Amino acid sequence: MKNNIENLEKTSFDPDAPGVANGNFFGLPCGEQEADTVIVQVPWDATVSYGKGTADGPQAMLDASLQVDLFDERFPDASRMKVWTLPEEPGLRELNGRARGAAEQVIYAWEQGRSQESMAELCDEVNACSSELNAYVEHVSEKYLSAGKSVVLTGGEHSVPLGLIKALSRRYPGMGILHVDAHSDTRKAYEGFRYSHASIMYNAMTECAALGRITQVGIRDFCSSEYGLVTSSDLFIPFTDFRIKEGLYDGRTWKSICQEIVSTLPENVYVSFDIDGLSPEYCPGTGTPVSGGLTFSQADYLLYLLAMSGRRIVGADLCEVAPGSQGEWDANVGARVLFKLLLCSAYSRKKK
Ligand SMILES: [Mn+2]
Repeated sequence: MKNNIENLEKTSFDPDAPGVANGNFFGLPCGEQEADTVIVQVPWDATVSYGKGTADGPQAMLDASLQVDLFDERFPDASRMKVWTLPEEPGLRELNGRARGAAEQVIYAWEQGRSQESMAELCDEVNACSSELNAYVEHVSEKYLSAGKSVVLTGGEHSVPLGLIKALSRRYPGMGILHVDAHSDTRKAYEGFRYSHASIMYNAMTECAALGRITQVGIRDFCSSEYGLVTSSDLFIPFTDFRIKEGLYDGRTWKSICQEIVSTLPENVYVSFDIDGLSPEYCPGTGTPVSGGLTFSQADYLLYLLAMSGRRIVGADLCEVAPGSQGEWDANVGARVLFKLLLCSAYSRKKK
């Protein structure tokens, strides 16, 4: 889809009117040059093991974003956000299709109990496609970061932000990650896929320049080796869903828990937001929904306190949104999470 924002008559923009489908998230009247934030769409679901459809997440959120009111009582400048949306890279869907075809054969073979050796060639094909995707994301991220812009990714499965995290970790040594997710995503490869959706934080830990911290929030579906890793490594601080809820049931306030979460993070923070960190009522179509989780308002408040804390949100991704059978609900929630994420990010950088 062509982004035709440059042709818009910017003087006619009315933030209170329904959004105009101009190829830009929220119909914002902002072009590439003047943007301070670029949204990069990554339609990718190659290694998804359970429910497909996250490749259609970016476009579905873009469509749904037009009905989000460009007003936020905390950030009066919301409608003046300088956010531009890079049109989807044409080759990505073809690359995703190639990877997905090989991945499906591997997953089928796993289910049939075949040996890992027999699948080695197919795994290599998937890993090669993933490496190509990672290189694209890193390249496009570098391009806009070098131009002084901030980059936010919309996925796609949760494997997609590695290139952006790499680029940012070089720029901001000791950067922290606020990781909102039902899953720990710390598996060393999954089903033979090195760049699996279930491995993004493991890969961030092993492939990026030294990170200062990975603080995980809402985690409630993980294996024992992941639990062992995140509870024994100084890099990780897990706020599991159980521990969060235990605090709330004990009478702690959500504010005090958010303050504790934020206090674990360094000055520069990347936000990696898997929509399944929220309770599945908000994202029934997502690839691997898990009961429990945060409410939308809790997540919004956490991002708000992060922005107010004086820390700087240097980049972000929103992944695993999939338009499900519930109409546009998943994309509607995703677009609203993205809106809050962009507002909090912009505010956190403006103060510096
Ligand atoms: Mn997840």
